[in-house]
Amino acid sequence: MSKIVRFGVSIEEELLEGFDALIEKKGYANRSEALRNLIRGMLLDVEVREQPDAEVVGTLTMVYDHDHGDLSNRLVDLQHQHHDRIISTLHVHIDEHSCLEVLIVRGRNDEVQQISDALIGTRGVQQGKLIISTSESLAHHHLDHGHGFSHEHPHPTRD
Ligand code: NI
Repeated sequence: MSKIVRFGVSIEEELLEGFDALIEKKGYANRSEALRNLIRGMLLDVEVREQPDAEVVGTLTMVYDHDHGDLSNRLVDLQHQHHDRIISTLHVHIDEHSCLEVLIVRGRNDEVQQISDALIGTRGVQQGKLIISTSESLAHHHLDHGHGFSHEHPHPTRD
């Protein structure tokens, strides 16, 4: 366990109120716990981005209008081109026009990012976001902390 250091933070009152409200909503024990989690997430984010050859796993979430030209076909074609990186898909018909799609992606960091950029950048895709994580062993190896970045909640326990 590394040494714990205390430090002071100057912050606008309103910003802190917003933070406290968020912490309560998310169920953090205190500000320190929430701040540690935020910092770990930011460090991992940068670390993952800086390693193009890292093995990553993630989700790509997209919202699009399937009536938009041949968008549905183009997205399916793109996904089939990368069938070895897209390991699962979930499609939800939000309403008569809109579709929500969640893809589980796995592979080299740079390849996953490229596939994600291509899909999100396809004309007609309204929203898209990629969230990636490395395996816990890699995260633990590079940064000394007690809990995996990929888990923002306690591990479920089996009785
Ligand atoms: Ni649909």
